[in-house]
Amino acid sequence: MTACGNDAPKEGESSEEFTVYGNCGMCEKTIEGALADVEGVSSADWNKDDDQLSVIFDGEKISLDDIKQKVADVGYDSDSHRAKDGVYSKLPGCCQYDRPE
Ligand SMILES: [Cu+2]
Repeated sequence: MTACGNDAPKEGESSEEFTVYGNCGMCEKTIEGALADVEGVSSADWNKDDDQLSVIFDGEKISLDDIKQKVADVGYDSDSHRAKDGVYSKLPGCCQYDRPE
C-alpha cells in the first residue's frame, strides 16, 4: 500500500473500522479522545452519521480488543465491548445514545 497523507497506515500498522454507538459531536470528542494519547494508535476517527470508528494502529503495541476496551471505558459500546452502566449513565444527556441489545 502507498502511504499518502496522515491517515494512511504505515508499514506494520493495521487499519480497522467498527461500530461504536454514539449520538453527537461531543461523543466524537470523547471517543476519539479516549484513543488520542494511546501508544500504538496513530489515528482514530469516529463518524456520527454512520457510527463507524476508523482506527490505524500498530498491532505489536496494542490489540483491537484493547482499543475497543478503551472506548468502552469512557462510556461507549462497540460491536463487541459494552461500557459499564455506571459510566454510561454519567455521560451528558445528549450523549446517552440508544444502547444495542
Ligand atoms: Cu454526544
